[in-house]
Amino acid sequence: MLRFVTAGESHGQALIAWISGLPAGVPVDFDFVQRELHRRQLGYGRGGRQKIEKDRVEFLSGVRHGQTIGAPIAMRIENRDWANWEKALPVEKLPEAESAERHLTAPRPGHADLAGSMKFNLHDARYILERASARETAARVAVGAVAKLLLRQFGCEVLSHVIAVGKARLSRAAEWSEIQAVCENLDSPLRCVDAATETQMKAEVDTVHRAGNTVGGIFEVVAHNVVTGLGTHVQWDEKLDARLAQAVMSIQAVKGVEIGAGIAAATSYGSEVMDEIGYNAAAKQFTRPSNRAGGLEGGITNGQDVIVRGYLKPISTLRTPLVTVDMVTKQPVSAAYERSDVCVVPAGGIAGEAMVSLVLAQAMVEKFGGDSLGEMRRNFDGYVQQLREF
Ligand code: EPS
Repeated sequence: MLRFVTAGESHGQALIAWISGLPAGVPVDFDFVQRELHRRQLGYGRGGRQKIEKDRVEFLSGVRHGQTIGAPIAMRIENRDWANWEKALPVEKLPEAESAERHLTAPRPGHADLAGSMKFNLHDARYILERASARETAARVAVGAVAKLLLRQFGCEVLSHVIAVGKARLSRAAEWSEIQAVCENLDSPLRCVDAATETQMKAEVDTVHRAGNTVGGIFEVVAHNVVTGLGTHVQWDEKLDARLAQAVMSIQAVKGVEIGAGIAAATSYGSEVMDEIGYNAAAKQFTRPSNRAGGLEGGITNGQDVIVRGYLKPISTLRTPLVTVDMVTKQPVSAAYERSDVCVVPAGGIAGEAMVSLVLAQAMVEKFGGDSLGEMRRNFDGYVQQLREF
C-alpha cells in the first residue's frame, strides 16, 4: 500500500514529507525532485514569502545509491523563514521571551483560523494557521515528485496548466504538446498555453493587487499515457474519479473539482457528452474521437488522458481586510494581515499534479504490486499484453 503524510508548520523549522510502499529499485532523479519544488514557487501574483524561501528537498531515508530501497522515504524541506520566527514560535515555553510571541486573535474569514481555534480550544489562531497554510503543499509536491518518478517508469506523465484566473478564461482545449511546452518554460508567468488569455489573466492579478484584494481561478491537471483499468466500479471508495476528487479537493483553497467535461455535462444532452467508441484494428486499440469523460468511465481509467480540474477560491488573506471579530474581546476588528499572495492558481496546479500523481501511483501499486520495480514491471507488462489480446 502506498501511503504518505506530511508534517510541519508554515513558519516552523521545516516541512517533513513521508511516503511508504514504493517498490525497491526506482531510480531517483534528484534534479527532477528539486525542479518540482521550484515550479511550485513560481507564478505571477505570488507574495513575499517565495522571495525568502528556496525550497530544496533533503532525503533522509529510503533512498540509497540513487534508487529506492523499498523502505519508507522521509524528506525534509527547510523553512528559511524560521530564522525570522524562531523567537515567536519556540518549541519550549520561554516566559522571558513572551513579548516576542505573535498571537493572532483576528481570524480571517475563509481561512481555518476561527473554526480551528474553536475546535482546538485555542484563543490564538496562530497555532491553526501555521498548519492550515498552503505552505504545506511544498511537502506534498515532494512526495508527489517521488510518485511521478514511479509513474515515469510506466510511461505516464502528469502536468498542469492554468485555464482561468478570475474572469479571464481559456476558451479552448489545450493539446498535450502545448501543456508540455508551457510546463517546460519556467519563465511563463501563469502557465497558460494561450498568450492572449495569459495577458488578460495578468491584468486580473494586477487589478486585484492594486485593490488589496485576491483572485482565484482554475487549474487543469492532465495525466498522459495512463494504462486502461486503474480504479474500479465495484465499491464507492475504490472508484478512481472519487479518489482523485478527494485528493484535489484537499488542496488548500480548492472548493470544487471537475473531471473531464464534468460541470458542463450536467447541462448538456447525452449525445453531446459521451465519447463514441471506435477500433483501430492495425494498432489493436479502441479509439475515441473526443475525451469529455476525462479518461474515466465507471471510476476506471479508459486509456484516454485523465483530466482533473481544481477550482480555487481567492485566498483569504486580504491586504484590504474584511470585518471579523476578535476571538478574545469579541469586538469587531479588521481581519489579520501580515503579507499574502494575490493569486496562487499556478502553484495550486503544481500541488494538483502532486495529488493526482500520488493517487495514480497508489492505484498502480495496488494493481501491479511487487516489492521491486522489476516485479511490478513484469506484472504490468503481462497485463498490457492481456489488453492487447482482448
Ligand atoms: C505559502 C507560504 C505562505 C503563504 C501561502 C502559501 O507564507 P506566509 O504565510 O509566510 O506568507 O504565502 O499561504 C497561503 C496562501 C495561506 O492561505 O496560508 C507557500 O509556500 O506556498
